[in-house]
Amino acid sequence: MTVWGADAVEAATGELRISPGDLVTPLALERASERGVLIVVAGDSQPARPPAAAVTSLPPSTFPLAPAAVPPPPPAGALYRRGAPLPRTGHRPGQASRSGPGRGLGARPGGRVIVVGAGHVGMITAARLADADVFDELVLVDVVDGLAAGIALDLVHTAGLGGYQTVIRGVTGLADAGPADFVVITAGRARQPGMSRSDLVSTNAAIVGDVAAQVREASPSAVLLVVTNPLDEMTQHAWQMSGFPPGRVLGMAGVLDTARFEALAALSLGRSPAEVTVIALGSHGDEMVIPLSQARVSGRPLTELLPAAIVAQLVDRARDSGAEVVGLLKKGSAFMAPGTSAARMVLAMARDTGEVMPAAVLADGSYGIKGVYVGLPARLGRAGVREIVELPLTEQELADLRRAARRIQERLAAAGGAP
Ligand code: LAC
Repeated sequence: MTVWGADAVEAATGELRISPGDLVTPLALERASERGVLIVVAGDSQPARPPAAAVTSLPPSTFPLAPAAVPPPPPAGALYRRGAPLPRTGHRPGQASRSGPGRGLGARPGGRVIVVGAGHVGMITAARLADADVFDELVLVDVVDGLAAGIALDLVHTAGLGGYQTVIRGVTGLADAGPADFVVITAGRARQPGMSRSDLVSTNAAIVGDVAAQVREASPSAVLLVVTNPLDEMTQHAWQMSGFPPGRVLGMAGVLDTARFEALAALSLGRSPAEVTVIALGSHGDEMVIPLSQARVSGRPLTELLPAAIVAQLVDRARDSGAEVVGLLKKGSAFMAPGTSAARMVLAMARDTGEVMPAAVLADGSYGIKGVYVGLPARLGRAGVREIVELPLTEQELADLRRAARRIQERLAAAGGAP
């Protein structure tokens, strides 16, 4: 099953052929109607537009494991309603040397990725990105003298073991890193036992704001992925401080929260996490929303397989997983799953897979939310957020999502707009 987005419609001439059971996003339908593109379901004798009710649900196969079928690239000049820039063309620093042609999971897009913050999360993000061997260069940045360089050298030593060619460097400032295609911000203080993510707001806002302003100068074309907590507020702050279009600034939280729920549900079910499909939305914290209407286990509704009380416990435990790890570690917070999740998002974008992932994005009116960063399903591509995908949530799930957005807005306002 494939989800067809606006870019597929942009690239279509006359008609777009889809298979029975495929889904077409609302934005794609809108563009099809504007461009006069007929959406033809294979096997139908009459070309038809898919019924509106069938277009919004997210098929289990699009998140988080299987990449959606890679649609053709949009032609130059294609319209992007969400403000995402067009895919870049032409040579960029470090991009052409070993980059293979083509796109998708087999391609090696090359280019440079920067990870700011060489703490635990930055280190794991960097290690996963190195292992994937898709970038020409990976630069770790940390103000602590020797930290980024030391971890970079340690990673270089694993190149033969991991079989990757990515050049890895560690520096103390963004100015020494060179312009990048992707910048991941992990810098900031981590939670200690007893702290909520919001307790970090003023300390981390200063760090994230400074880094985002530097990225604006040093990497003006980059996509910025924020990992620092409190995630939703820090992503909005980074967007404001970077001056980038919103499609090029997003935050990592939903991929992590989803992975946690899926892992915990799989343990309860005695199944593989790969069989569980969920999408965690809302805030990265108390207002996390896990829409159970979307939860499937090998295609079957999760709620049919586990008693409601167990499902409720799983939701609570997934929401509190960060604190559970902090409590066990006693010093610092989780880094394996957060770093892996951040790398997963960067790789989806670098490979231009068009996968739909939960991400902190600037709400554009979808779900009745606008003007605030909150966790929503987003289709990711080389230029960042291609579009926000609307799922058919229940009234209660929608209400919970809107409440999450309101709470983030309130916290931003309490912190002075830009925290
Ligand atoms: C967590 C932190 C990284 O959820 O927010 O573990």
